[in-house]
Amino acid sequence: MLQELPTLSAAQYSLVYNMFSFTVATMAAAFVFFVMSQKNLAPKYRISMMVSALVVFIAGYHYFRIFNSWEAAYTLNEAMGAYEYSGEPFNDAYRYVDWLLTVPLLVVELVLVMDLPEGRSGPMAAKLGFAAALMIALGYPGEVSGDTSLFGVRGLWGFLSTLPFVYLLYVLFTELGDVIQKQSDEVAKLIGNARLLLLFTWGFYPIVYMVPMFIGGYPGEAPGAVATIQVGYTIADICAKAGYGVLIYNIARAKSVEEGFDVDEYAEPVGA
Ligand SMILES: *C/C=C(C)/C=C/C=C(C)/C=C/C1=C(C)CCCC1(C)C
Repeated sequence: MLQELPTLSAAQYSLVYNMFSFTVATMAAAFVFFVMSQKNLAPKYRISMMVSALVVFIAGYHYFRIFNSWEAAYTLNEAMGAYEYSGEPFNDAYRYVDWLLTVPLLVVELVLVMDLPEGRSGPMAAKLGFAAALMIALGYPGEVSGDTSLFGVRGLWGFLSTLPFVYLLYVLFTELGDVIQKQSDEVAKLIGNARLLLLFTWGFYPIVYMVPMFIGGYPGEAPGAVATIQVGYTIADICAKAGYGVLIYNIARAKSVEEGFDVDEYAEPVGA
């Protein structure tokens, strides 16, 4: 969405600015880690690291664009010591485009690393990926509506978006629960942790989405809501993409060891 923005205090503006900058760096670092760490894994688990690398690459690119858009959307009013809307719109659609691509990939990562019985991975990844994309697509009209009411446009699309979200969690905790039981204790614990991280970080997004329903109007007059939404989504993205990718790596590594792959073989320095 191309959205008009309220005047922010220097502290609010800088907080968002610094968070965007930090996120670009985090996503780039995570990308390098996921690419480099693949060689430590049995070949069949490398694909899940490849998907993790894609997710943080896509997110890093979008954060770079969001960061630039934020910078252009504000100018410093030195007399006021505050940042005013420059007239150049802040493009928040980058965020939803990013989610539309990365959220299905995040569920695919988990399905791949679980290594489901023959023939189950494809359909499972497809149905969860579809639900994830539907969730984001349904949230978008509410996010950009400019409406802030619980029983209005924002609330309605938010509710519709919650339906595929609940379905996704249901499948993760029921059908995929059975698959977890069949893994070794260590792997079951690691997968359980990744699933919990997913539950808590993903659960954070609808809460942030509801912020404008509780702190004043948006976009016009609520600087607090603007800064809170941007910082909230940013923290959630770092945990749900980079942090989650590291947990997926740990699962893949534990499974590689169990399956007899020498995970350190390639990690030795040349000539050692
Ligand atoms: C990397 C980005 C991630 C993991 C984004 C996840 C986003 C969600 C789980 C969003 C969910 C929403 C609802 C369940 C209802 C309100 C609208 C959304 C799109 C914020």
